[in-house]
Amino acid sequence: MPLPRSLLPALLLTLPLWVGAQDARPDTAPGRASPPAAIASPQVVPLDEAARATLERHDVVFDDHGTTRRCEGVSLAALLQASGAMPVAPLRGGDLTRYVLVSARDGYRALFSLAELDPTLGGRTVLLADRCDDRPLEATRGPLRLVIAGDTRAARSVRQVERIVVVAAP
Ligand SMILES: Nc1nc2c(c(=O)[nH]1)N[C@H]1C(S)=C(S)[C@@H](COP(=O)(O)O)O[C@H]1N2
Ligand SMILES: [Mo]
Repeated sequence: MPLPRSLLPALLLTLPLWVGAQDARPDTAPGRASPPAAIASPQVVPLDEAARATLERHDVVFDDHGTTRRCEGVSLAALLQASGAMPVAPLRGGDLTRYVLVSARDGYRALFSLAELDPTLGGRTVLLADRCDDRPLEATRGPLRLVIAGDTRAARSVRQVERIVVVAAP
């Protein structure tokens, strides 16, 4: 049955409400990726040999107080993705409020937003390295350390990495 012509202007007036309702859909709506509520926090990321063995290895050259070093290891983003702590798809919604906290044996800590590791957002190359200059890391610096391509200072290049967790901001 056709709508009475007199109703048409009234229906058109409600159009912005419909569009607004679509925009306001929460991230947890069915079909949306990675509903934040479903993600455990903190999420511990395995760092052992088995967790790293299958990942592609990369090189990063960085300046260590005036000395150029070449370190090798796996990408932090790939490690997080392999453990399920970071979605493989471009991040959105609640994932933009999650961060990676890296702690060392000596208590040193640094964090990275998940977004800065996403190639479609920050695109930062952070490596979890186990070798530098063709040698395993010395016991005092390793066995694992971070190396961040593009950081002008090595302050976030946490040595003696002991624990990596992904945390949802409160
Ligand atoms: N565990 C740990 N990692 C750390 C630090 C630290 O004190 N403890 N210092 C940071 C700082 S400030 C710098 S400049 C670099 C120095 O790295 P290097 O000792 O390999 O040159 O390590 C970073 N990583
Ligand atoms: Mo430093």
